[in-house]
Amino acid sequence: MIKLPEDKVIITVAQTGALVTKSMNPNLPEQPDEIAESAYACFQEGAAICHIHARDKEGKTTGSKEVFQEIHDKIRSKCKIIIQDSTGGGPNLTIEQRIECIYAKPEMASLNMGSLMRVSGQYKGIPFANMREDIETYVTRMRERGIKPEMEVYSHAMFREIENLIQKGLVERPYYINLVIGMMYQGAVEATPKYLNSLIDFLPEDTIFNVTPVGTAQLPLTTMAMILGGCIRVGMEDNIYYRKGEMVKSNAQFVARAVRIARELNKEPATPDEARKILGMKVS
Ligand code: KMH
Ligand code: ZN
Repeated sequence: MIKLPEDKVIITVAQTGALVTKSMNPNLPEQPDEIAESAYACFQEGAAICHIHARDKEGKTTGSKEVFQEIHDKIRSKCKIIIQDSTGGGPNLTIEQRIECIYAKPEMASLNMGSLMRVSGQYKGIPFANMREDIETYVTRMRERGIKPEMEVYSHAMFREIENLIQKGLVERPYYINLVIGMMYQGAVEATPKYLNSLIDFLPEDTIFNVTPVGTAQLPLTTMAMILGGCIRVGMEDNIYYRKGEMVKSNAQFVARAVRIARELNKEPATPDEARKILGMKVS
């Protein structure tokens, strides 16, 4: 049984996402320089992993390998934070465009474990499609390049897809599973303690789990996740408010608060190298 050491927490920061815009929160890092500066500030506060979405010059989500490469190079010139690229991309990208980022050689990449439906806003009716064959193609390409998959689960039904990858030997232990709760998509579960507990019940053996609560649940349910022995993700991809009525000033502000809470719970944030060891990744 592989477990997160009791006195550690791995903090991921999801700084940009695909759907948030500067008009919603002007502090959103969008361009490579902004993303790299923000990643460095988050690393200094205690983040071990940064989850990356790229934008084009107009601020629109892009899968461009070149833009991801520029972001990686800029981050790597500043610090050794683990780079986790998003293969979820955004609603404007095809399946092929979403996986392009891995050719820019991140150490880790997200792998979404099933399909959901967007049911509101501009992208209403556009599915977030992740069919089994696409999941298998994505994970195979990641394996060929030594990229650790971060398996994102939004509902209990998605554990069937995780079991499929385990059965086929397409993922290595320890499995790294991110429980994303509270997405406003059809097919996703609410961010409540009851749902979080019940998702944890379905985790396979030898799993390190992470919790990504969306919206106002970010603070209470990341705290709960730490108490339950999980890792956490914070950041503007999932929440743009620091507290009710107050926009967050930076992603680092979220990381700093998470670290303060972790310390109250007698946990230290894992450094990137400690996180690499815990997750069975190469330490450079
Ligand atoms: N923003 C959510 C859809 C991904 O980038 O692969 C969760 C997510 C997906 O992080
Ligand atoms: Zn994402």
